[in-house]
Amino acid sequence: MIPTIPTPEEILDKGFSRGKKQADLMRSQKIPKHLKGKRIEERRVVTSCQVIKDKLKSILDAVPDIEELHPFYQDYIDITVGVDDMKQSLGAVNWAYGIIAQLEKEYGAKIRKNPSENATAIQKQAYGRISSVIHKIKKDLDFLDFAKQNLRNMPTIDFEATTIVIAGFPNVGKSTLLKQITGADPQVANYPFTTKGIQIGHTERHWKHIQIIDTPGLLDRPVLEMNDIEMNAIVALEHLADAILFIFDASETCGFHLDNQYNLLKQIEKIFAEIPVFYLFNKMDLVEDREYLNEYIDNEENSIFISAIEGEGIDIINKKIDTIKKIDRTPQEEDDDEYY
Ligand SMILES: Nc1nc2c(ncn2[C@@H]2O[C@H](COP(=O)(O)OP(=O)(O)OP(=O)(O)O)[C@@H](O)[C@H]2O)c(=O)[nH]1
Ligand SMILES: [Mg+2]
Repeated sequence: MIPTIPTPEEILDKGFSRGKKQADLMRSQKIPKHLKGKRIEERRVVTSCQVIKDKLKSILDAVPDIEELHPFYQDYIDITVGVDDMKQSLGAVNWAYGIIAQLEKEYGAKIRKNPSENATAIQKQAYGRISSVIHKIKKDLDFLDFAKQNLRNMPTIDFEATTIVIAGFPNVGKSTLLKQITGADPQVANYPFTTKGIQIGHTERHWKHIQIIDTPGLLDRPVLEMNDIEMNAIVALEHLADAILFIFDASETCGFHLDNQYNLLKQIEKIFAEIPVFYLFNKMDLVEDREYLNEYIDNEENSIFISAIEGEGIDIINKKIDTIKKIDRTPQEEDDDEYY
């Protein structure tokens, strides 16, 4: 999404060395003596400016217009590197492009108008100004390079697909379930505040494309302890989820008491108030007496007993998946004002 970002030195080296090459080529040409010096230096300055402009333009062309992106990606970029900083840096590159274009014209003309004896001095002046402009955007180029590193492994989201988010405490069997439903090779992508990244798997149900996202370490902290940015990372998922599969470890072998798991579930239900949540009681192969699970079941219909590892209950989950409706998130006309 972001191309390789050169340093100011790399941009200037490239520009100046191509300028020198072109100037050297002119030297061997037959040009009246009184014009030769000017021609050489004009070529040098114009070539350098063009090469530098090309470099800057290739950066601007390769980075997509942030406002055109899906809200999920806008949020993702904002959480990861900051949308405002990104826009500012691109603005600075654009500014530099404009100034270099101006210098190209200005100094080309100046060299042509003056006698050849002055050409070298004017060219030096031009180079001084060009390098000062390019050095001025150093911190912006640095930022874009930082953004490139951090946005390198963004999740690839299919926004047309029905999307299911798997949530629950660590070690409850989220990844095992993802594999059971979607097969062996989920995409592993970076996600802010997750150490392991998120995993995305795909499956087809009656020709309907289903995308399932496993979110390790993102939703397993008390919401009250989260800072704003961390919350936003979760809210970004809200742009995507059409349903949530909340996984309990019914055996508690993950090390978390069911009461704690239930508290997390309640927090998640609060954040994603509009999104249906299915309760999956996992590791039932280790559970002898189901009786004590009753107090964690709020809705029989949406509660499923499974063993992800043995594939028990997966068919029931799939049937539930068939009932999930894609939530329409196309932006509505904002005419709310009229009602208040
Ligand atoms: N007995 C039993 N073990 C299971 C079951 N499902 C998962 N496990 C085991 O539980 C452990 C954790 O499973 P994972 O699928 O990695 O759990 P996770 O929720 O993805 O864990 P994190 O990614 O660390 O949050 C592994 O050792 C699994 O083999 C199950 O149904 N029964
Ligand atoms: Mg996992």
